[in-house]
Amino acid sequence: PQIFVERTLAIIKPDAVHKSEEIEDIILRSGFTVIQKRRVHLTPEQASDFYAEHYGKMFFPSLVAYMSSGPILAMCLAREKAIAYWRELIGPTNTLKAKETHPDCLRAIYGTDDQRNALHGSDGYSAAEREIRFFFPDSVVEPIPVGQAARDYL
Ligand code: DGI
Repeated sequence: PQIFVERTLAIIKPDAVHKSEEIEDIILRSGFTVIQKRRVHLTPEQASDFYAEHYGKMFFPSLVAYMSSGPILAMCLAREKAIAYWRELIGPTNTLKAKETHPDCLRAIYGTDDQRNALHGSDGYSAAEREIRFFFPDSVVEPIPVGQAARDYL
């Protein structure tokens, strides 16, 4: 039977981009394949589009300002159960709470405050599809069969 791996969208946000080599090492050691990678500096408009679901919330303007404040590194990651596993690895949304309850998670280690939490991970399958398309519009839609070199799919 054909086994499929899952993809997710990870972002190293502006406050952690200077640690991206270190974070990429952890990503690889955690069994992910980096299928695509792109360094971008989002405009406020692009950041608003990406976080459109939060439009109207109190923190929306500062979230957009943060996400457009400097370059970010967007990565499409593949692994078995990539979506859930990457969320687990980055930890809770609020860095300050993460430092108390999940001190080993990436947001606890690399995050700055309750908003600047260093990393993003898609929170479900449809979010992952939308977010991968947002940064990598030409990427293949089908899941990648296990054992096949990721580069064959680029
Ligand atoms: O999927 P997450 O990034 O864990 O969380 P989310 O989709 O609910 O929120 C997106 C980002 O918005 C999050 O990474 C940080 C910011 N944010 C979320 N909730 C709050 C917040 N920022 C502030 N200041 N206050 C919040 O309650």
